[in-house]
Amino acid sequence: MVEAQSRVLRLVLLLLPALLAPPALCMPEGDAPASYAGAQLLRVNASTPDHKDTLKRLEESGAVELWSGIVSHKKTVDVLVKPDKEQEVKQKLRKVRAEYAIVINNLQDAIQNENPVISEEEMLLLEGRKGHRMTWHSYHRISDLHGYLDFLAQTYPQLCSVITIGNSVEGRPLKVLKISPPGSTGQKAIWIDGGIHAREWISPASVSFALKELVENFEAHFHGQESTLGSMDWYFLPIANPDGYEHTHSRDRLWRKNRLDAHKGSCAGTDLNRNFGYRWGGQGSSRDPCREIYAGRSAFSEPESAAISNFVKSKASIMKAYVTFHSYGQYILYPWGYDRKVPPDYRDLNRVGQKMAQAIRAVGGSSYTVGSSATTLYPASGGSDDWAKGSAKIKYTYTVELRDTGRYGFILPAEYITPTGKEALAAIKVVAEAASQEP
Ligand code: 0X9
Ligand code: ZN
Repeated sequence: MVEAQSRVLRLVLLLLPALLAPPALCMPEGDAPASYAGAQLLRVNASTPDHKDTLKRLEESGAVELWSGIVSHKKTVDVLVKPDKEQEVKQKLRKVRAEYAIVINNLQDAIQNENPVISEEEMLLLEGRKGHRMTWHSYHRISDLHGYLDFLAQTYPQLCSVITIGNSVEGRPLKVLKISPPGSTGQKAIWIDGGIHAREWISPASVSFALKELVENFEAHFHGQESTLGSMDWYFLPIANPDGYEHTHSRDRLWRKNRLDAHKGSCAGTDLNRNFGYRWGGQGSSRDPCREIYAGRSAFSEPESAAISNFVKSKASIMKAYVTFHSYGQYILYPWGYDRKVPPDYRDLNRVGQKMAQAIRAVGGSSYTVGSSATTLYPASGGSDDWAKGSAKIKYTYTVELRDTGRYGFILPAEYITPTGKEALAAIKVVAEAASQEP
């Protein structure tokens, strides 16, 4: 009874500020956030070299953005066109007879419908009930996600802890959750990150879903027969690019890079997945700060990529797997990304990759394509995966491109978080099992 009363009292106290506070200002300060009103997502046929050249030129001139890139084996490309370029782009496509379909007619509407807003009252109720604000039915801000990691560390101190491995350009912490099961020898570990690219919201959501499951349902996941998952340590960095992530929530939903030189006004940001120091600056990266694939001033010029590499390097001798989550396209990719070559042990990587794809299909029904990055997608240098394999010498290194295959692309509605998170977890468990059996 006393317990119930005090719970009610706590709830009232929690709700009080929200009830008394003046209505929150909805608009951020400064210029208006980027609008995608009238912007279209086109699926363009790119089966001939002519089609591909036209798309490349349109991208280089800034008339379109190629959401999917020009993927080697695919006959179509997902192309974002803003209304002021629509006529020019469609005319050029017609000229080379590249057919197209409109997949999203008004991107701003899609953005509006992507993420159900949870009211502050609901959030406070949730916090009162669970001790944190995180859910997996909507995409959350960093404070909720980081707050959840702290909650886990406080609630399960025997099992996990939070380590800040560095800070972003704008000073936000790079928070890692370490899970150290009671049976861990500390001699092996696995690294999992998400959110290197800011707009790929399904990645931090799925990585946090996976770590939530592993911690809060520990027995179910770690105590299966003959499972060796509990014999090693797990490191999760769900938001590797916190400034970019925050920017996609407050200013521009489609921001990809970090926020280097954000104060300068134009052409901010380095693509963190071109900034890692293995074959840095090669194919598929750019020296032009205005491009989405800008590699940065030098390898590891960015604090985010430098922090990841320093931390992972410090554990390189025990790190057996490195899995980095992106979206979209449903691919399981292994090195190399810098060129159409494969490492000597690619058969092992392919075998485990296929097992990951099978596990994903079994748990959620999605099909994922398995292969090396450069041959399956496109060559791109300076990726975190190539660095993990090439410099840190981590055996099971993968980039996983989560859902979907282009119906919504980056603007994947929040109702897909749980099914995608389950698939991510299934894939992680397969790699982890392989990692834990490595000498
Ligand atoms: O281009 C990328 O960085 C990744 N695709 S995304 O659409 N999420 O941007 C793929 C990276 C694959 N790995 C390397 N090329 N090293
Ligand atoms: Zn990405």
